[in-house]
Amino acid sequence: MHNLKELFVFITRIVAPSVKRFLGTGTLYSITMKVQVVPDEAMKYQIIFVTGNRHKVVEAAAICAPRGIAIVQNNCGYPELQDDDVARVAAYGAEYMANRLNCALIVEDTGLYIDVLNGFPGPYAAYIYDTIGNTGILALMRDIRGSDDRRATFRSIVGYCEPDMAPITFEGTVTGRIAYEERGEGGFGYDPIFEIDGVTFASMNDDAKNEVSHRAKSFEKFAEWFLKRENP
Ligand code: ITT
Repeated sequence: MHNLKELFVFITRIVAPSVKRFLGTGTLYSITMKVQVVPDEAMKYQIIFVTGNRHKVVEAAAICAPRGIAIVQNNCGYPELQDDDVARVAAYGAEYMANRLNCALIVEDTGLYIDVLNGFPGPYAAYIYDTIGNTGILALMRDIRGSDDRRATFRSIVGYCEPDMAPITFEGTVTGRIAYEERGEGGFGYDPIFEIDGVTFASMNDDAKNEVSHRAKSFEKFAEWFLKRENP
């Protein structure tokens, strides 16, 4: 292994799933990993990010680490409220997990809202991705005759909470278009079909996506608030 990024990928792809299999489904397991973007000495703070999605952790770390905040992933999972507002989903998840793990932490929930589909899949983006995927979304849009409206918005909400406090949320959005076909090898989820100025997120490198993305904006707001609170 040549660098820490490869080590991280090795842990998340090989070690973590094996530990999960060993513990069995239904067990609350907790694996923590730190994404090393800048050296430890430069990190003044750290925050636990409860998510099973390593791509989110890498993107969040690229925003937070240069501000001195290390992101530590905990992929123990959390109950996702069935609600049509991703802000309520993130707030509920953060509050539930802060009280369950008895520490300050964040979660992040993302929705994808496609105009011509009246905001579908919205907060159900994860379920729809897992069931019909990008090809299913493209097929749905092909079936809407007479419309070349491809506008879509990603909405990212970071939920922060501490035990016995009300959760706080930070929002980031980006509006782009749904491409006519999947393009690009990078990214994850809907990245191959979400484009800005003709370039899909999956065709951008991590830095380019972080220049414009919904997640970069929500994490920038979170980091700004967090640092102000630590340094009043
Ligand atoms: P956690 O809930 O464990 O954080 P998740 O992947 O389930 O991870 P979400 O529920 O927030 O995260 O994501 C909803 C769906 O949207 C899911 O299928 C993701 O792959 C997808 N998604 C989230 N952020 C995305 C992004 O930046 N680009 C493309 N797809 C994204």
